[in-house]
Amino acid sequence: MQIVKLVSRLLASHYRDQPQLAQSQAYAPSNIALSKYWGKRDTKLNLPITGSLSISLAKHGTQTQLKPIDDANHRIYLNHKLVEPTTPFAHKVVTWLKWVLPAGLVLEVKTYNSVPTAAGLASSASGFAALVQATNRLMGWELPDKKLSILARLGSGSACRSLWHGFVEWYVGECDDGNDSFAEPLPYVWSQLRLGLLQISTENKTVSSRQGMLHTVQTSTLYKKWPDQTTTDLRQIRSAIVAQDFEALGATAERNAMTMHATMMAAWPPLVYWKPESVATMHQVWDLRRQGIPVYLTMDAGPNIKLLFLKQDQVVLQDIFNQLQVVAPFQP
Ligand code: 2P0
Repeated sequence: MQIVKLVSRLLASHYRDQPQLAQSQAYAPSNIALSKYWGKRDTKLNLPITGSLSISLAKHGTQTQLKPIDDANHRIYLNHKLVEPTTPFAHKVVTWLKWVLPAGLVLEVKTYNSVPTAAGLASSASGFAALVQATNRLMGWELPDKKLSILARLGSGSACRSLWHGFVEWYVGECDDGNDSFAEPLPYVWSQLRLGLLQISTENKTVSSRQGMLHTVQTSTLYKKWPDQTTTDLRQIRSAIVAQDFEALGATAERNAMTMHATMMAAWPPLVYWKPESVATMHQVWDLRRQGIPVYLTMDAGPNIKLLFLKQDQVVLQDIFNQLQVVAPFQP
């Protein structure tokens, strides 16, 4: 009910009872948080306990096409395959569409991911961000970015950060209705910054981020330390971006990710997304730092590792990690 009210307030004078186009499409990049979102103060509205700050993954993301169809149910395709309506993925998409579309409007949703789904590379973020923008175009809403970000947040929290390229900050907000919890791009370009994706596993995870963060908030004694720590980290990361201080950025982002995982390990039963290969890779990264190569790591709710480094070290790191997928976040 709360969501229906919020959505009708967001759409208000933008609401249209018919699509304004025959079809629409949109692209949104995936994003990796440098200071993480882990824990909600409202699970229905996806309101976070803290703010977070991310970097978008340029060409790694989701392309979504929408077309009204004459059918009883929405039809959803993921990477050319029809998705069973009973899957959690279809359920999340259909639920969101029901909140925002006029009754009776049924869509074909074709979505293509260039990131592995559910392998900790945040495909739900780019997925909902692309869906929100494609819907905005199809319906001719012409919503301002803040409202689009809130609509994306209702689908998946981290999606509110995926509407832009580059650095993006999601403000925690204070209001119970969630109207002040949205993301905005930060006006800083860091052309030498690189991300490296190391895919440790593509298996579907058994505990979703949504379940994992709820479980951590409810059962982990270490979680009490998290809000203050990550709020300090976010501030330091923002300052490191402004000063282009790579060591400060890398060190703070790595510590933030490790602290988030420590809160999960202290949950009961413990929640450990890491695989043995994840830990082996961490040691490799720490050895490289001891050898003088400035490379840092971050991890999300999965076993995969993302490296942070500068362009000058790209060749040597590609030599060491031959599966490394390099992302230049500020190159078109
Ligand atoms: C982040 N993650 O900041 C953190 C770090 C995973 C670890 O945002 O329940 O899929 O849909 O709001 O957005 C993943 O959580 O969760 C996430 P919901 P979401 O990127």
